[in-house]
Amino acid sequence: MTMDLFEQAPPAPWAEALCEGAVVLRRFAVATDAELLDGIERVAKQVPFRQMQTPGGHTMSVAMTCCGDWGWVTDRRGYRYQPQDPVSGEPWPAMPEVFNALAVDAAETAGYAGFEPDSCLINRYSPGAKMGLHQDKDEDDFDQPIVSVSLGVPATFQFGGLLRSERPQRVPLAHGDVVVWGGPARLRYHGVLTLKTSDHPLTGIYRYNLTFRRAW
Ligand code: MD6
Ligand code: FE
Repeated sequence: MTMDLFEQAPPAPWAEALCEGAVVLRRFAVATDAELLDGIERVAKQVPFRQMQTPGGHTMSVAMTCCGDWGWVTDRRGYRYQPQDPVSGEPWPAMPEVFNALAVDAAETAGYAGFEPDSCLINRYSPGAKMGLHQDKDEDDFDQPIVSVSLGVPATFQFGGLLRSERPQRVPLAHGDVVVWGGPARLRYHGVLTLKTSDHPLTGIYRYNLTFRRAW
């Protein structure tokens, strides 16, 4: 890497354990942030971000698109993974190689060697958007972890227990932070608090989140 005089080197990533099975790899994705954002743009050109309907008939505040073999969708019929975009009927865009490489590298760093993601859900939060407490349980195999990448505007992640009633911890997530989540933590409740209005040099008003999973 070459750097201009006085330019800051990106910080070396560091790890913070959340609980057994879950860790935040701080700034892990900063080194590839421009390539990741370029990948998001290319995916969204094929399948634009959209606010889907929950099974209960509410419109989600977070806008989503997907890439890889399986996309996560929700509508009045429920939550599920499907191999085609329900709007176009076409297969989802291929997962950019920079996405796959980052996810595999992060999983291995967190102690989950051999992660083979076949799905990447891309979430876009604008100011006021949030995600309520939920479990990720639409996947076939809970032995594989989830790798979750935050880009752009910072957010507060809620990290709860295996029961909804357990009061969640609040975990600040900054640009480039990667949460890896598996083993005994795989089914913990989690969510994202309402995004505050802010501005990031690479993403403007938005926060993007990539979540990689093995859906099948
Ligand atoms: C988000 N993330 O950070 C939403 N799920 O925007 C998730 O729902 C999530 O970050 C499972 C594991 C890690 C996550
Ligand atoms: Fe989730």
